[in-house]
Amino acid sequence: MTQETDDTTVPAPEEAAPTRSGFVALIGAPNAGKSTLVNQLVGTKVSIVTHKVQTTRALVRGIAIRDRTQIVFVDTPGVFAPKRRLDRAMVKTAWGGAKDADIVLPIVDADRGISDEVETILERLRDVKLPKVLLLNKVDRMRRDRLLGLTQEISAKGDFERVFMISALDGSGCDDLMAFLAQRLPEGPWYYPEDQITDLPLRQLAAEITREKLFLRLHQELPYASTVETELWQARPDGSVRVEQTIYVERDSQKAIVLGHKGETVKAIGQAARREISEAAETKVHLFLFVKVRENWGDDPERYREMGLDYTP
Ligand SMILES: Nc1nc2c(ncn2[C@@H]2O[C@H](COP(=O)(O)OP(=O)(O)OP(=O)(O)O)[C@@H](O)[C@H]2O)c(=O)[nH]1
Ligand SMILES: [Mg+2]
Repeated sequence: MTQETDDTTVPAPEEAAPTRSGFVALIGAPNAGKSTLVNQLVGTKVSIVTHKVQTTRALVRGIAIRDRTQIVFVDTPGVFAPKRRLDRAMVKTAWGGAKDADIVLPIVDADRGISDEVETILERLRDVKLPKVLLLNKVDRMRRDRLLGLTQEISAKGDFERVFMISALDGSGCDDLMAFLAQRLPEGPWYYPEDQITDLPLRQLAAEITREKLFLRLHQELPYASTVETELWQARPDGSVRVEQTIYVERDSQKAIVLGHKGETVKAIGQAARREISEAAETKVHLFLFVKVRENWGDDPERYREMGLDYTP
């Protein structure tokens, strides 16, 4: 008897809470912590991170599930005043990503405060008629009193539904943000299979990993004068993969720096990249790096296609 009563209280599957889903795009100045946050919320590294500006060049989607909601985070390149064709494509892509989303998350490095770059972004955001949730990031570096002053000042600069103070690095405030987004996104079916964490193919993720190591090891203009492409991804009978990648630079002098004395620099880049690509691929990886001079790769439509950027003639 008791058993029967219990049964009637269990909802049939079709009566269970509906699923929700949607795209949540980050937008912010270079170095604000967008990629760090996407990785933190997804729980795995899907987007590369360095201390240098302009690390991310194209859209990277990282997928998280909270309760019955699938949240697709869209990492974007930082927004800055573009000079080169590549810069323009990056900034255009960033705004495109934001405008296609269900919710936009402007993210500000709270420790740096309201810079000119931030002012410009917040101004342009006023024309974006989507729900906006402001994120003040890097609060682990700040004193509470300074943060409260900044929050008041910046909240007045836009129509934000909510403001969250977070640290993408240590995760503080991130759980509240996830809970908010999970109930704020619209009802609807999930966009991706339950176990998918990014839409970036492995060979592209592998190219990004190598580019991260290059960014970390090279200085001045060199990171910005280079790009990485995976040319070959070949499974071998023993289950390992052979991966061949090309690092494009603009000049012979840059090639010499990437190679380093007796090839030491490219070797170190390769070792660091191989370790991480292996982890991502969950198998042993044999990585071969080639450095090529391609003077105008920054004006070559083929390179843009590989990066996932629009080429504007
Ligand atoms: N202390 C601290 N550092 C952070 C935090 N979030 C990001 N960082 C650091 O800020 C730097 C830039 O982080 P990224 O995630 O690459 O920033 P981004 O906004 O994606 O930068 P771009 O791709 O260049 O636009 C890295 O050195 C991060 O470790 C944070 O919450 N606290
Ligand atoms: Mg980034």
